[in-house]
Amino acid sequence: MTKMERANLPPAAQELLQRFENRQARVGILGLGYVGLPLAVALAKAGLQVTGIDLDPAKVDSLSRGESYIEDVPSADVAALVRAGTLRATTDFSALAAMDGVSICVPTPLRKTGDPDLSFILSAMQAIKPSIHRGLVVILESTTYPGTTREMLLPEMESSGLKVGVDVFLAFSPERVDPGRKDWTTENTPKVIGGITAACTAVAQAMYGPAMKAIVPVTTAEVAEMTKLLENTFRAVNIALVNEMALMCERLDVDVWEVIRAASTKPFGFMRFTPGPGLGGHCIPIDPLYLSWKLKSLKYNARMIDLASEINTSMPRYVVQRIQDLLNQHGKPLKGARLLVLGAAYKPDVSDLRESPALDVIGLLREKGAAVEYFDPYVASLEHEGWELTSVPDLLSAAGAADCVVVVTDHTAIDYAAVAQRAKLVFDSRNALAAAGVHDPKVTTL
Ligand code: SAJ
Repeated sequence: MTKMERANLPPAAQELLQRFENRQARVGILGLGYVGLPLAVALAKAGLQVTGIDLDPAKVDSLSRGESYIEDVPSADVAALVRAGTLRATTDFSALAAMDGVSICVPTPLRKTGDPDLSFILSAMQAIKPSIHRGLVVILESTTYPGTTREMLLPEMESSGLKVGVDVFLAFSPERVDPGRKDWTTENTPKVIGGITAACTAVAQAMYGPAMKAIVPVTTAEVAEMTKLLENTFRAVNIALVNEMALMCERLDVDVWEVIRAASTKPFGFMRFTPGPGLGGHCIPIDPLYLSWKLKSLKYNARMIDLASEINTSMPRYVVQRIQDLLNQHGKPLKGARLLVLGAAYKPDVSDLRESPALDVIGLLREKGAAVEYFDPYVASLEHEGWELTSVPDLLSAAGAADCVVVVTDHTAIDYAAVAQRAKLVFDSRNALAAAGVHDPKVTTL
């Protein structure tokens, strides 16, 4: 920012820039989950006075003891920052009154109806409202549809009589946290920031600047909101494409995995995705539906998003059909068959079950009368739609006892060779065995 640009900023903005640059600023992080806690630690490490605020006393107590509950955040980091006094945690929302900046890092799930659930964002905003004062910047991190920041938060910020962009500042900055990832972290992943006004962008940039390696300022909050949705809709649509390729290859009697392997040799203009039993996680299946919901309110039908969702959500049933066909080829009805599902988490090497296709695959197999067990080293037990299971203690003996082993999630810490050796049949929806160098005629892939 040039001196002239800075001089043209409203006085409240200039004062905030000063406070962030001098590390005098106090920052509140609302919501201490997989986004909020890494962000709080990153800002505290950069020398800002950070107060983490969460409804959950267990989280607050854990942090106050210097203990982290997020895999990506070492307890040693938390303990050092708490000892240094640059990080503290509380359930007391009145702490917000002393803040210069507040980041909102709360969930944005879907309701049962499939509509966006903004209740967490609105509750957070209601908690901030009594503390809104001249010289406060609020940054929304939660993934949401374009327009949320301007339509839902701006009026609340201005209800105090203060003017956004002059007295107070408001921006959107999409979280890009990928839990469990080591190479890209909160600090080194480029951070997109879009303000309601240019002054809002400048102030939000000053707040995150000390902690982030690269800031990507954009002209409006809507651009920032839409950026995140493009990122994750891109994934959902491409995963749906490769899932449909799998369906087409099966009808063509062509090995889709070999096709993908060969296409991946193209050094430009192609990006590898792999088919599977469906789309899990709390980002990719959900974020695009925030966008299609918003567009429907504008009388536009986001056909690619809807079609991708239709294909991805049909994959569990397709996998079950393939298992039924495989058993049938061996004279075994699905009804009464003993099946072992291998891997329940929504993606490899995590314990997260949210939206996991394994839950749908197991549910459908049970509906068809199969006797289903599962093994997942990261998931000790699961329950879904009224049934519950615990992970079998001994993978190999369970694999040997099953009529068919079904690979749903390809955790890396599995001895697939030993599984193949003990299994009668394997339906491998992730091509995990081939990827582990196991080639066995008893294995059928998606
Ligand atoms: N999946 C496939 N085929 C693929 C890739 C994924 O079937 O080729 C499935 C996975 O098994 C999983 C679901 O899709 O069930 C989502 O997988 P994901 O790799 O997209 O992982 P997520 O849900 O953890 O997505 C997060 C996102 N991060 C953020 O939103 C900040 C996403 O933008 C990242 O690109 C992704 O992590 C990542 O790359 O790991």
